Amino acid sequence: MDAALQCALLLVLVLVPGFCGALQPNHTGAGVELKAEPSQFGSLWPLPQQVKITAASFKLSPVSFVIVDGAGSSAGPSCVLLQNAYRRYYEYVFGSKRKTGPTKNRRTDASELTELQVWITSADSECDGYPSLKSDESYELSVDQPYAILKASKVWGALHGLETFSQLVFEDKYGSKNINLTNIVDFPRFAHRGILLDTSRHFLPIKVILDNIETMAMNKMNVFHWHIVDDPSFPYMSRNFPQLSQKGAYHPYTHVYTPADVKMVIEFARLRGIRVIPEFDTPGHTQSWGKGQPDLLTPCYAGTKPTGTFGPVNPILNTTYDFMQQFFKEISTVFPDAYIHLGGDEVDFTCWKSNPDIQKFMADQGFGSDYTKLESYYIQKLLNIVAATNKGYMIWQEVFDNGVALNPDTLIHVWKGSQAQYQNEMANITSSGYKTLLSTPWYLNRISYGQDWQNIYKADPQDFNGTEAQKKLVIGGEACLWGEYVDATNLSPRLWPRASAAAERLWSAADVRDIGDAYNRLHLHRCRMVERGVPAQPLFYSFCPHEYK
Ligand code: CP6
Repeated sequence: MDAALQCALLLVLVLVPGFCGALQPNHTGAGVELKAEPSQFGSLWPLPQQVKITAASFKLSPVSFVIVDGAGSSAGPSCVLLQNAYRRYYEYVFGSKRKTGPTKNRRTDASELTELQVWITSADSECDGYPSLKSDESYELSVDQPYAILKASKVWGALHGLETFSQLVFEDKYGSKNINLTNIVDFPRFAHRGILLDTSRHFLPIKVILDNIETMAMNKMNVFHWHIVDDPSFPYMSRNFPQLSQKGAYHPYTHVYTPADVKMVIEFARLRGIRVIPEFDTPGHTQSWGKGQPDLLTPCYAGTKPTGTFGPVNPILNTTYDFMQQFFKEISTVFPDAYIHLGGDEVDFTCWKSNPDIQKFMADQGFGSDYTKLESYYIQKLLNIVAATNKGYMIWQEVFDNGVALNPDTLIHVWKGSQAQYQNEMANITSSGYKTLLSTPWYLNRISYGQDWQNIYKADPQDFNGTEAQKKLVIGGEACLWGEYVDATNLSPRLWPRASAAAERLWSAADVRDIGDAYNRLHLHRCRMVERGVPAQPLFYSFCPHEYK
């Protein structure tokens, strides 16, 4: 009998979820041979910090089971964030329609679990606030009789605890829902666990963005880095400068994000404990800005004549800084997060070099022929403008490499180089006392044949030569999905479950590194995402428990 048939029979007869998907002959050349056992941790992903799952189990009935506020919780029925989350997770546990039936005088099984109580223990639940880099995301979950209890200091931890609770529920061979007696203490290893989406190379409909935020919550990720504009298009509709999207978007009203769209994204994310950090990348990557904002970009020259093409933002005009000041003042009110990403990557000096006015400015300033000095001059002025709006900033690593003076709370985003190079970069940044986050190993726009999730999983942002104090300056990382080859048709499967591998590295304890156990849990986590309607690609050949329903 062949292995797949044996496996299918086994599943039908005794139902060992996770077993079959975990059969792992090594045919890919990539990755290692993996164990063929279900994980002791079921389908939990990312793995919580402390987990005790016992053999005792309870039944969950869609008719009687409720998620309710604990009697002493500081967040009550008026906390819309929690009430929405209760409904969402009820639906993820039981399917989308609330089952009706007699709730009173119903014979309840002795081993039935009828209630999950959610207790917010701190006086300020933060229900109506925004999550931040400093948010307390911890929670404790006890699944036991007579009811399960989820305790969290703030709503942010409660959201993660609800996700964990939903991941503990499994279906038995009769199709009923069960949960084991379980104790979990959990908190994230890193505070910044992000996904970058690029809406300039291809316009992403709002629905795609919201769906992705929903999937981020399933993976306990908490930052949506919105690389909203870039060279090819400018879909952000500005109140103060409407011509930017009128001229710079792919289409002036179908391919734009209106103020109402942006609000919707921010609120949808907030309700899931997710921050929205916009990136307005300058002075490079700004071709689309030039269409609606004449004189913003540098005119390029061939000899003494302008060519009619443009380069990076023109750093030598006062009008540039007047514009930036007004523009970022608007951005600072539209986006509530304490940080704005200011880009600063990949500035091409060719056009600056060709322009006689810039050449003169360079000479006047004594910059010689070092164009990184001109780049730093621009960025320095921009950082001062943004700092005056009371926002913190993130920047790509080049800005640090060029020696620009930065606020001490600047977040430096590492994206370049080989493993040795990015480790060296993280060591340099942290020895200068700056906070940093890592993306280099998590460029998920790059694809290759085989189980590349394993390399994503193995990378660790604290894996560099440095002191304990340096390691503490690492705030986390982001998985990036640049948009050159990605639009609404292929975004989700390219990102998930590969971004899930980064999500576990950023959430779980540093010593959670067993690739075989990870495979077994991630396979089932991916099946769960598919069941929840997320087109997530498979890890390898396999099938999901739900295919046999
Ligand atoms: N756009 C911007 C990009 C990239 C960066 N910045 C990028 C570079 C290399 C790869 C993918 C994307 N498309 N603005 C680098 C931060 Cl492989």
